[in-house]
Amino acid sequence: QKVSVIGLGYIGLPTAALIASRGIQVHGVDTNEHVVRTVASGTIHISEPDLDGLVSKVVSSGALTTSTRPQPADVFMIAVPTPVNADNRPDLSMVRAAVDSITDVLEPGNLVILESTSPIGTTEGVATQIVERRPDLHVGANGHGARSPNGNGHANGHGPDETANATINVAYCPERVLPGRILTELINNDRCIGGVTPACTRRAQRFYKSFVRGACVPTTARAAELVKLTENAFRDTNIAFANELSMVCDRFGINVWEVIDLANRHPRVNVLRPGPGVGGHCIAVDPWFIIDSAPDLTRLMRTSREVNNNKTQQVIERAEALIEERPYADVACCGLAFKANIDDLRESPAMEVARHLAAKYGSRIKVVEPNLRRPLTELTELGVEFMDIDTALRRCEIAVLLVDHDEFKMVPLADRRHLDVLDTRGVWQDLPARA
Ligand code: SAJ
Repeated sequence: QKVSVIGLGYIGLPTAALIASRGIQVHGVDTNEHVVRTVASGTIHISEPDLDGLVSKVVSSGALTTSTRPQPADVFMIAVPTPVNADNRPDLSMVRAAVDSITDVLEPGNLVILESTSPIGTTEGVATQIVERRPDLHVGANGHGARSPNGNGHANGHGPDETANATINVAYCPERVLPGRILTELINNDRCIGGVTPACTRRAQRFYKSFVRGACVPTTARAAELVKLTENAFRDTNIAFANELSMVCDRFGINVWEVIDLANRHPRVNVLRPGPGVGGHCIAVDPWFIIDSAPDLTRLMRTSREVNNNKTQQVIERAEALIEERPYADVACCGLAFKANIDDLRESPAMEVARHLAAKYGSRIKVVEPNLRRPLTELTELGVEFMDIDTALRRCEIAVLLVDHDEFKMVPLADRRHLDVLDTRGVWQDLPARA
């Protein structure tokens, strides 16, 4: 069989390469010509451990090919971005465009899978969009009253027997991989797979079982969509709790890391870690997909989003207060990435803090980001200097620790005793050792 992956980003490219490495012919499609050319030359445009070697191997063996336009295939996997717009409303335009781009090449018997994080009902919308543009196709019913996307049991009003040879299957299967561990998690994580009909679910389940070692658990498309959103909204809410607690601790001069450490010794308590806010393109975005669908029922999720965003503002204010106290001191901003040990700056609260401090204090700000290959012009234009952690801590009197990179964890107390520190990640706490 031949698989086509639409969208060669953080999820689509590793997925395409992994499937190709299993001896299946894969065609990757991206609207960005630079991405298509980069992958076609056997290299990659994103940073992810072990992905470069895998892509180079499958491209040179001919198992992975790329282009900007879809070609006929047996299975189409859509992995395009689903951002929120300025009003925090889901923007599904890239899913719609991807579906439009494949409808002309779809053939009876094809399986279309949506992997992008999506609001409830999106996959049914994909099925409807396909049959509207291709009235010759209908979406796999199981002949036992399965609902088609238009709700009449058979997408075109035909019975399954008359049109069986024009059937396609449509399903949702969210990705749940953690950046930095994508290839391992793609193989080992359990997957939930929801077709728009049970027949679609079964077909998609068979496909995933061919390359996933984790369990492939069947459900409905709507449930699968909400499962993905639930996972990230759950994490966002739990981080909001930790961030709120950190602000309470600040007010009372109590060490939040010590409080969490002690509270987590309770067998049923597991408080997450406070930070400078929540970044990345998932946790800070996905809760809005639920909130947008049911605004009257989602006060907790909305408040969690607000708490996590306010935390970044609070960090900026605390950093400013520290800097204003010592008008001649230089400031080391440690970390820009949205989380530890990666180079990804998307929606990074650390970046937001650094940007703000750079705009206000210019050349007093020194930035350390060990995972970036070169300094960011956006910050150097404001007078900021990039340097390694040892130099920065030697040259500065103030340190604002924004990311818990391993490089920072290793700095001994002796090298930072002279500093005024704002440690947003609890890395330099030197709490008394407890048995
Ligand atoms: N963070 C905290 N405190 C914590 C944990 C995280 O402040 O205790 C912050 C991080 O610093 C970062 C943000 O939250 O700024 C998100 O980081 P993350 O490691 O929680 O998650 P992501 O965005 O890298 O990946 C998440 C994962 N989802 C869950 O763990 C439920 C991943 O499995 C998903 O596949 C991914 O979102 C996605 O693509 O949706």
